[in-house]
Amino acid sequence: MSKERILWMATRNKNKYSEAKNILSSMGVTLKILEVNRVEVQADDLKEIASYSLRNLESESRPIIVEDAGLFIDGLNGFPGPYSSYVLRTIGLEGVLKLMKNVENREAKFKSAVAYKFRDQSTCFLGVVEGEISTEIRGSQGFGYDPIFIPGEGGGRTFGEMSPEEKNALSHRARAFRKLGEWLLTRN
Ligand code: ITT
Repeated sequence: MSKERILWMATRNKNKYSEAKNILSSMGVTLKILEVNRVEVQADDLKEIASYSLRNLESESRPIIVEDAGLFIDGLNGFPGPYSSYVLRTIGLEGVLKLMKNVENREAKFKSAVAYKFRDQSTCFLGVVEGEISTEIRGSQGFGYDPIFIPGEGGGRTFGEMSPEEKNALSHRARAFRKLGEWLLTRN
């Protein structure tokens, strides 16, 4: 009989947690929330941010993960990227659409970096989904930038217009967490 796998995720974002939990549970891994205050650094690279946050969490005797995500808009040279959370809090979706008004190239990517640590072992996985920024806010599902991001393989709908299952079939987060799940399954 295989042993139960439990991971602890340090996050304040319940939406991220719920998406990650569904992906991992389909792979036989149970995800729980770790209630801690994370130190978040500002850096250009999501993997660096996630790994740094993880290193600064007190080292416990259980496997823990931190995920850092961001929206990278090609026509804005990758902005807001690692500043995604600040930009959403300040100018919001309307503000981002305004910035895009005279920008022809609407291609964009969502990226997710998941950093894992257990005892002396640590690793990090990246998931990316390509798509474009919509011209208006569409849909009320999901969270954050979902109502303005149209994934390339989603039939023209925004993530905000998709069910959680549909988003999880395509998303950056699903790609990163599936890599983590597969890696965990290859280990005893
Ligand atoms: P943590 O506590 O885990 O850090 P957070 O909300 O700060 O949660 P991130 O730094 O990873 O999460 O996310 C940066 C921003 O990007 C934040 O405003 C999120 O709402 C947004 N975001 C992340 N993943 C998203 C997704 O799948 N769809 C839409 N927006 C997303």
